Amino acid sequence: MKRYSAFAIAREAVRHHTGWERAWRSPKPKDRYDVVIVGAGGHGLATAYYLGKNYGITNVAIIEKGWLGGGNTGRNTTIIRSNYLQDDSAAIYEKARSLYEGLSQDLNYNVMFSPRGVIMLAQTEHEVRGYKRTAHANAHQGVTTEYITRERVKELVPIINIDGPRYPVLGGLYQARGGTARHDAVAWGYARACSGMGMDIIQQCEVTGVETGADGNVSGVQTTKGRIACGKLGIVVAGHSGVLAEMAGFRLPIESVALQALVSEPIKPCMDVVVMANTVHGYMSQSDKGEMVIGGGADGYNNYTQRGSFHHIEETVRSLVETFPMVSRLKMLRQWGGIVDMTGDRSPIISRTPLGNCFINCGWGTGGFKAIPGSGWAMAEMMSKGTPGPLAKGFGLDRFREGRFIDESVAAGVAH
Ligand code: FAD
Ligand code: PYC
Repeated sequence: MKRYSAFAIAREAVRHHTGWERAWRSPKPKDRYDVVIVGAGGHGLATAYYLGKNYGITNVAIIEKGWLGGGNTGRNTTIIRSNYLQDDSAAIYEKARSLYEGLSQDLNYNVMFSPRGVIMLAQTEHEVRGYKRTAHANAHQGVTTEYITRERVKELVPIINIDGPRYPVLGGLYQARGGTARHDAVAWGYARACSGMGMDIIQQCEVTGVETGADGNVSGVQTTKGRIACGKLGIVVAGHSGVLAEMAGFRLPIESVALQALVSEPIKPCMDVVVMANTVHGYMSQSDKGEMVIGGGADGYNNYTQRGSFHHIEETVRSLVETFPMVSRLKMLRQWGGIVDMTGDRSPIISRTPLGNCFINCGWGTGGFKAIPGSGWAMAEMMSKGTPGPLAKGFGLDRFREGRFIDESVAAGVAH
């Protein structure tokens, strides 16, 4: 990857920025790759990156029907935390969070990781018990979280009203090294690094069919840019996982639902922590530009609409205003939606499939941005070795047959 001197930066300033190298190439697809990844969201790109970095596999294509990062990766509200209850989850989310700590240096690309702290408010006795339990579990798992009092919540978030009549704040689960990162930059950083290793990112190219050979293994994919043969296939398409699985001839225990978010006009800095109010289905953080980034629950019905709707603004703002009275005076700037892929136990699927050389990564639901580096790491290990490693092992499709669920409904809380 090219590095630029101070002289080059000055030169580009006078020649109107016409000489910069593209961050990633836009190649024509080759006839065959060792590995094809479907989906250039964060998880697909991170999978490709760690295939190259950790296992030296670089004859890889990442195929994207739109533009890279244009799915949920570029639509999410960027909360990063690893305060999950079960051991399998704590391990993969903490791996991801710790990779985020050094990701800008690793990719040589500023992903603007901001470990500003995340608080999940306890607003019912049930949540108090739940979060105390999570803090104890996290201590055993090597994840640093703490249960804090309502007074400490108020100290950390002065704009909060802890004495609401319906849902007073009783305390909170605090992860001081949780936070946010710039979502586009995560996709762009991984994409640039993949392209730099010689991988092909093929955008505006939809996978329309999955071909299997006489041995039952995948032999290639049909796309809107022609047939592409592959040695191994990775399906990493979030809300469209069911569609791809159907093309490949197997079924998934996944439901696709729209999840919406909104941002306000930029205002002066007023909150330097991420706050999630899971009982009322609302959460808020302040972006570096000053916008209040706000979200709530997923749509109450399955759908494939990538858009916002008025009822969501109304419901989310109504639920937040008791705890954050300042919300009533904010002007909203824009809203949007993404299609998330929900499993019944609110845990992801990182798994082999009924086809020998076909692997799937999905089911991150409303919470997969935080997992991108760890998920890519684990998926790359499974694809290179053909079998899941320690991080992915618990998340196989077999758990749905065996009834071995990884219940994360509390940790996934706010948007589910
Ligand atoms: P995507 O980024 O959706 O990538 C999948 C890609 O596959 C897409 O680009 C799509 O175009 C492509 N694709 C689909 N079908 C095909 C095909 N046939 N051929 C080729 N390409 C195809 N998570 C958090 O951790 N913290 C948050 O604060 C958070 N907030 C969220 C807020 C909202 C509003 C939404 C919608 C999600 C939020 N999430 C959050 C969840 C998070 O965004 C997702 O879990 C994560 O981005 C999933 O990444 P991905 O790479 O699997 O999927
Ligand atoms: O997973 O932390 C999360 C989250 C918050 C909002 C949507 N997802």
